[in-house]
Amino acid sequence: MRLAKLGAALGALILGAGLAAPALAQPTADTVAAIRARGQLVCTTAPSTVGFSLPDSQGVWRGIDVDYCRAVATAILGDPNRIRIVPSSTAQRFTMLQSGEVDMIVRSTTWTLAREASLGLVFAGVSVYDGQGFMVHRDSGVTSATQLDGATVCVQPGTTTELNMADFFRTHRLRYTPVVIENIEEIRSSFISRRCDAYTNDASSLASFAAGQGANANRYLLLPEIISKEPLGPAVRKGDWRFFDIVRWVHFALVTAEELGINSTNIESFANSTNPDVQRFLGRSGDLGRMLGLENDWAVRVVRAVGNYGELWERNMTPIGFPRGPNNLWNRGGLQYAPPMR
Ligand SMILES: N[C@@H](CCC(=O)N[C@@H](CS)C(=O)NCC(=O)O)C(=O)O
Repeated sequence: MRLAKLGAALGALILGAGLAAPALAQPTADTVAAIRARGQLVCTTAPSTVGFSLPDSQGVWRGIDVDYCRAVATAILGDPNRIRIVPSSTAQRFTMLQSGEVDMIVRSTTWTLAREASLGLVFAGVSVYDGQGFMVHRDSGVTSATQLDGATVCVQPGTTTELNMADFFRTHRLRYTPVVIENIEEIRSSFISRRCDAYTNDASSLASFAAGQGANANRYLLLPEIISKEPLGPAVRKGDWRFFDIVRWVHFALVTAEELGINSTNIESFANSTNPDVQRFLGRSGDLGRMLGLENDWAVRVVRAVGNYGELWERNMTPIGFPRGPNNLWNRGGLQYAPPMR
C-alpha cells in the first residue's frame, strides 16, 4: 500500500516537474485499429541511408526498412503506399515509439536485452543480421582495428555502436577518442574531412556510406574486424500483441515465400498448386489470415506488393554491395528461418 502511494506521489512529482517521461505516455492500446482508422501505418526510419531508407528523386522512400513498413501496411491496409515515414536520429527513435508518434521502428535498430527490458518495446524479428565494423581512409595505412591506438573515431549517440566500441578498445587495451555526432550527414562529412581517423557503424551502414561516395569509394577501407552482433529488425510497443503478431508474421511470410519459391512475379502461377504449404500460404486453405485479424490472402498481397525476402535483399542490399552471408535462408547455410505457417 505504502509503496503504491509512493509510486503515485512520485508519478505526480515527475509530471508536476513537466517531465512527461515517455515511459508514462499512454499511446493507443490498439495500434491496428488506429492504423485502420487513419488509413496509414507510421514508421520511423533513418533519414538518408541508401539501401535502408532514402527518398528517391521523386521523393518516394526506398530501402529495406521502408519495404518492411510497406509490407506491414499491405497486410493491414492492402496497400503498400499507405505509409508515412517519419525520419529519426539514432537518439530520437525510441522516444518516438514510446510516445505513440509512430507505430513501428524500422531503423537499422539492433535487438538487445536492455532495449526490450527497459524501453517498453519488443522486436518482431531480424530483417538483417549484421555486425559492427570500422572504416578508415585507405591512405592511412591502417589495415586492422587493432592498429587504431590513439585514433579519433566518429560514432552516433544512443547506439549499440558506441557501447561495443568502448568494449573493443578496453579489451584490446587501446586508447581512443570518440567523436560523438548525432546527425548522419555531419558524421559522414567529419570522417571524409579527417576530423575522425575512423568511422564505426553497422557494416551494412558502412557499405551504404561507401556506395554513396561513388567513384571515391575506394578512398575508404572497411577493416576486417567485425566486433559485435547487430541483429537489426522492426520493433513495436510492448503489450500490443495483435500488432506484434502481424509484424512478426509479415517478416516470416517474406522468408517463407522465398523458401517456397514464391515471388512477386510468379505468385499468380501458384494458384493451382497442390502443395499444402503453398495453399495455406496463399490463404486457399486454412484461416491463418483470419487468425491474425487480416484478410486470408494477406501474404499474397504482401508478396505481390514488395516481393519475398530475397527480392527485398536484391533490391536494397545487393546494390550497396552488402553480401547476403548469414541472411541467406537456413537451408542455404544462413540464419533466416521461419516457423511453420500452419
Ligand atoms: N544498429 C545500431 C546502430 C544504429 C545506427 O547507427 N544506424 C545507422 C546505420 S543505418 C544509421 O541509422 N545512420 C543514419 C542516421 O543516423 O541518420 C543501433 O541500433 O544502435
